[in-house]
Amino acid sequence: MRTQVGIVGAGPAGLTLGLLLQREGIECVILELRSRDYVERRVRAGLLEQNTVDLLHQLEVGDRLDREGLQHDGIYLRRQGETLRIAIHELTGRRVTIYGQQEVVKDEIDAFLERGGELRFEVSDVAIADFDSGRPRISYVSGSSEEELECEFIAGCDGSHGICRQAIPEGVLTEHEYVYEFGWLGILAEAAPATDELIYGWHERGFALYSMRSPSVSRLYLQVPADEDIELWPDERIWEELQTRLETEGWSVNQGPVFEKGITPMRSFVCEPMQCGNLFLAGDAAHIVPPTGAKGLNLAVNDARLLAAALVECQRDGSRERLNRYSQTAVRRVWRAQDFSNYMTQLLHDLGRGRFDRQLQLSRLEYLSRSEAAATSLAENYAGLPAAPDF
Ligand code: FAS
Ligand code: PHB
Repeated sequence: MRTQVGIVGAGPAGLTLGLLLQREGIECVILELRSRDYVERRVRAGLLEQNTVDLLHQLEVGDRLDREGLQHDGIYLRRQGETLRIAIHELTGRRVTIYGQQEVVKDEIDAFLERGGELRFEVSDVAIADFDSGRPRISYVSGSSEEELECEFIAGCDGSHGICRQAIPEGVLTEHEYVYEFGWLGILAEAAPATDELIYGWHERGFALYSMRSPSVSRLYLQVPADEDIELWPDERIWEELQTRLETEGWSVNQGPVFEKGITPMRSFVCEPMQCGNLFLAGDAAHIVPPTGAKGLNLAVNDARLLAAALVECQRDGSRERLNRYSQTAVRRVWRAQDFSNYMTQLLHDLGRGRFDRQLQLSRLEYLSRSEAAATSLAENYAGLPAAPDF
């Protein structure tokens, strides 16, 4: 089988790229390891930047997002019983939207298939070859038959454990990594959120985050040691710890049945360049950010936007100029997100560095409460700097 662009992975990066190429009449095929049901149920990110919402509207996949997404104009930072609001919309004119990643994936899969897109689920033994020559190929097994997809370009959108980045020859990539000594224990609960906007909590005992998915579903997180055993965290203990870390006078966390529980490790990773010959990496295949800045999903979508524009230019006027610059363009926002995610993580978590460090964090939070310039800097990074052809 032949196509112009072979896309490995049907997560936000692969699906957004597929929809963008489809809109421009560029043939593509998406190959996905898992079942449709699995990818549409996988609980991950929950917060969309303004750029991501705008792009989903441009792709005409934003109707349900408009109906069910929760638009937020700010976030709260809480410490020692005091709550500071970062007025994101007032300070930047931009806002964020709460809408589960699995909902974005559902909407994008529906649209891609309805518009005639080729998306193969439950493929296996995916391998890529000759991407640094004239005939890139993707081999895979679908059902019981061995298939080969010849393409002009391959998009590696297969996440942090995928095969595409691994296929790049030794010596080509420079990898940057920073591993935190803690992770996040996350729960989803049938409980109306006890807040109208997200609360990021600094506490002596560690970080906590009060997020949500809908007016009746709360999404909450606790900082825990990186190798924590989740069996040590029965629901009662989780609720008690959340109440302690997010405490403020006259307020309490709304409890309810927990229906999802898991621990996510915290690390930062970037590989450069995000391309090799006619293989282009997008999303978690190329970079990982700690979730404190809510950037992972949004970076994946931004990579797809930039890669699609470069592929369209190449298709339209045969120029590889943008394609050759894809990595150096995409990585600008990757590092901006890495820096902001690291800033938010260092600001709010117990880094195990003692009292002096904790005092510095409290001073930064105090500064944010007194300086519009400091609050605006946090706000514009959180909402996402405006999309541009080179950023
Ligand atoms: P994805 O991992 O979403 O998608 C890659 C796809 O490729 C998957 O469907 C996978 O099945 C498929 N695949 C893998 N190998 C393949 C192969 N060999 N062949 C074919 N297909 C293959 N981000 C936030 O902003 N906020 C959060 O709170 C947050 N929480 C997270 C929690 C967890 C447990 C994880 C793992 C990530 C979290 N993230 C969060 C980050 C997450 O949202 C990612 O940034 C986002 O999924 C990136 O999208 P993709 O790059 O498309 O990768
Ligand atoms: C979420 O709702 O899952 C979420 C929100 C903000 C973050 C991380 C996760 O920074």
